[in-house]
Amino acid sequence: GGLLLPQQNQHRNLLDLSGLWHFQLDPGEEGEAQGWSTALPAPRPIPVPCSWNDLYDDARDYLGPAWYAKDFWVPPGWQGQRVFLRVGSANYAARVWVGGALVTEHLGGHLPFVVEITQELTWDRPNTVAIRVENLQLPGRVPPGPGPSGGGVAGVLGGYPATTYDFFPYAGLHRAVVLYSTPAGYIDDVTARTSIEGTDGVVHVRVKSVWHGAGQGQGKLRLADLEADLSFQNGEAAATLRVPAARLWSPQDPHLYPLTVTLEEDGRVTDAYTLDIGLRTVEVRGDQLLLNGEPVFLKGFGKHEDFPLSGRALNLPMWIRDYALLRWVGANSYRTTHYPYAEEAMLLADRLGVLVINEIPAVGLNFEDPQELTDARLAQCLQQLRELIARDKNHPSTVLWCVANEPMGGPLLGTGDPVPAAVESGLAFFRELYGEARRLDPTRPVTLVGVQGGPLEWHGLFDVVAINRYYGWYTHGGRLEEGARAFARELDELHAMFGKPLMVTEFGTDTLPGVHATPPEMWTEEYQSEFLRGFLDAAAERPFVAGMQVWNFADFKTGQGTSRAAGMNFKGVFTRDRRPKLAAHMLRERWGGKGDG
Ligand code: E9O
Repeated sequence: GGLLLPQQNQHRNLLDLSGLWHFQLDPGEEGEAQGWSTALPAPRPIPVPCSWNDLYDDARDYLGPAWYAKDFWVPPGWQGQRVFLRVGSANYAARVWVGGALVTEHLGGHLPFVVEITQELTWDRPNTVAIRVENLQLPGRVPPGPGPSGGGVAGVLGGYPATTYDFFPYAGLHRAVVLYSTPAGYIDDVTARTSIEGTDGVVHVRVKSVWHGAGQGQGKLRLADLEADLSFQNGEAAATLRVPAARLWSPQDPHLYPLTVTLEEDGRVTDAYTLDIGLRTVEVRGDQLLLNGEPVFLKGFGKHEDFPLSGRALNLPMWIRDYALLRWVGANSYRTTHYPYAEEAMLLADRLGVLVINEIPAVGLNFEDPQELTDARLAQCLQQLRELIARDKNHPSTVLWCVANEPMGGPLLGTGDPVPAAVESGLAFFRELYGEARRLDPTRPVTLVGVQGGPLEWHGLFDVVAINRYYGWYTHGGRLEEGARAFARELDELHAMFGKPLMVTEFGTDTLPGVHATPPEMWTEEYQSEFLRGFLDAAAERPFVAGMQVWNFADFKTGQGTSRAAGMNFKGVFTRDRRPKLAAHMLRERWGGKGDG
């Protein structure tokens, strides 16, 4: 089925189960046999949404199974409708029971899943939902746990808890769990694709419905004063609307048009769904990235959903402040490093005109691992790509899909010989992911983000070449000018090699706030500011560079290890509590940041 964000209207209902739940760790893995799905024997309170790690001492580094439970009443007015349970994000593996019956299971920590529970419900007493979640770092998952190769750059460095990636493995129910209801015949999915013809905005809409009857039926599309009929065959219908003198969506004018889909029976409306769409196009032509036919430049950051106490969970105050600071600093974009972010963040990006590179959780891949592991990971990547595109395909803010961050195919440059079999295995893997992304969504370009010193062959499969580069930090430490020259040289080499638009999706240095030196030294605020300036200068002279995204927007929590002081990555331009470092002021001046409003 589809993954439309549930909404309340005159035909549908919505009940958010966010709030306090019962919680219990299950280190002995006894919960299933002991019937914890109906009641937890020794529960502690926990908020949903929230990661569990920052809340209780014994939960800090715990990634094994834990149980969430809550009792709920279904409002009597919902009787006669279909009732669904939707989990916004359970990181990583979840099993769900309603009234003691197992209703669904899901793998993957950052995308929603839905199950119909109409048959399981009772109406005369409370129902119980129980969700078992674990975030074990297993090699066949994505992101993978450490396999024989150790994983990505962070995996090779090591740390505790052991991960293949450089951020803390926060676990739990990270987004809302909601109940919603629909009529028996309902709108299951809507796909709106936009194009521009002259001054017209053209909106092509496909609708999938589930009918209780024969799979036929009628409906309508509405946008402003435009209307089109929908005629369903086997639950599918399509229609095109043409908006004259269209107001196109862009960062300068993020105009949204409400699009309403209805179903009808005997001339009576039986279901409706409304979403805000933006009329815009995005495409690659030669070495340029075009938005509405004009070259566009992405200024911004890699980010994390990361904040003290709430961990990786939806934190609306954080999002509102982060969008205000993006505006303050003059950025127009970010990448959802290294997993899909909350749907609220995508809705805000649509409304505020922020360009998003939308990434699946494929971080820490290493193609030196045995082929069985690669095959298992490909299946996971394909599933998460399908779910991500199903969830986010209608957001104008998403301008690029990204299928992986820093996959490795042998030792990094200068540390050993490349491994041709690993590069080959990666080529087959990424050819498949690229093909699937284009098949599911032919309207957006697709990229892969490469690590410094990693294989270059994989970039050739994609529409945009995206690279993470640290000349002056991980290499050329303490030598900013030499680093910037090496960076500029590689930009020209990559342009000559691929002739495609190029983006630098990470560049940055760890920076301790309040630590200063002149001339600049590593770890100081001056060093970060000058490092970023050198890279921005090199990019500014090269029109084929379509974006510069600093690593990272803010300091964020990592595992414990010798390369991360105090369990933090300090490459933020803002501190973890969102105070600006010197570099934030430098960027603001360069990017023309305005007020924070
Ligand atoms: C991924 C990101 O999640 N990229 C890493 C970031 C970091 O700060 C991490 O937080 O470490 C950068 C990896 C750079 C490796 C460069 C090695 C160069 C050797 C030639």
